[in-house]
Amino acid sequence: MNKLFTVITLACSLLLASSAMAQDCCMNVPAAKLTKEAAALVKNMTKTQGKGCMFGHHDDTVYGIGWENEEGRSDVKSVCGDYPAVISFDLGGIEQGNANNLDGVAFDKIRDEIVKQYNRGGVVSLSWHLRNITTGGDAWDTSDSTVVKAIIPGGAKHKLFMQWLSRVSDFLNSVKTKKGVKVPVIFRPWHEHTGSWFWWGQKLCSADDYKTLWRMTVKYLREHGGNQLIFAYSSGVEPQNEADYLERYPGDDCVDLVGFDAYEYESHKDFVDNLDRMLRIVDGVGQKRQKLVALTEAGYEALPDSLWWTGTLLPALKKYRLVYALVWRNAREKKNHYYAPYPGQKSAADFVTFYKDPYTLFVSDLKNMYK
Ligand code: BMA
Repeated sequence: MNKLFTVITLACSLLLASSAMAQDCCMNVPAAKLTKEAAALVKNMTKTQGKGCMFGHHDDTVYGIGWENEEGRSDVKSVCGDYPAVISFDLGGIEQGNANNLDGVAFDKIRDEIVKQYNRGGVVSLSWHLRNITTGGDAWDTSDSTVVKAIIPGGAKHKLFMQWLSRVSDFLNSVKTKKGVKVPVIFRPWHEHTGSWFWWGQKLCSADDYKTLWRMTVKYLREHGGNQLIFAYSSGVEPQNEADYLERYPGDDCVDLVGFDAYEYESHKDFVDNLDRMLRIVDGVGQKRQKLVALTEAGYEALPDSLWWTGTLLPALKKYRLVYALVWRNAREKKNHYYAPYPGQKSAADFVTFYKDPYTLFVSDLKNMYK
């Protein structure tokens, strides 16, 4: 009896030790088996984090203020002479097989630009403002609160949704270099879910259904060759503490990077407070769970504060360990909807100071992120 007890105790402690080990050996490595290039990217971003922060800009090379589709052009480069270290694009519309995304950028163009950013040694992130499968509306159509329920397993639209997802998968797998290397991307689905302006938002689905949606997405993409994908979980600024932030977290096995989106509106104080609280939260979560941390979307529309870059953004970034901070797009079709400076813009000089600060990283600062 005693002997049996000892054997059982021994077996149990071995089991416990091995699961602790399994956890330990997952530290600082991605949640799943990645391609050589994607694994190198995660490793190198982990090394960079805390030493410098990569600057990012959405749709940087496809259009800007007063231009569109001009080879090699970028408002950021026109101001400081260098491309952003991170460029993001949006896949909204790919689910329906459209040729252009929701902002009128051709997916063929996006594919080319992702490869170009990879070839210049930079990093790419993708968001997905997909349409509402039950109402036929857009991502902001919150008139129906049963959409998430309808697309997860068991739901009436599940089968159709998996077809939508297969188009995302096909596109991601089609982004390859001339040598056939699948370009690693930071994929950031189901973002800003702590707010309720997208049909997958806080008040539009239960926490369990949201997690199921995430896990289903990751599983499908991984099972269909998506091992070049680094998954980013990013909230809005609603969370007040780590528990709020993690309420809908789908699990360490399907998230590689934790982040949030934050914008400055009328109140400077609110923005700074949100930034500070959220950075503290995600930095804490990132350290505990050994995940990369980023400010996945940020900005101050039309940049009315000429010293925003070094007066507001930079001090916040320097206080925490962030791998990147990305500002939103410079729309060519909407007046005053821009978040990066262009030549002559009021914050352009300050942006150059921000660029020159050794802490901010642009594409020419990156060395071998994929090796
Ligand atoms: C929003 C705005 C919209 C755009 C959407 C998706 O923040 O920029 O004009 O359609 O992002 O890119």
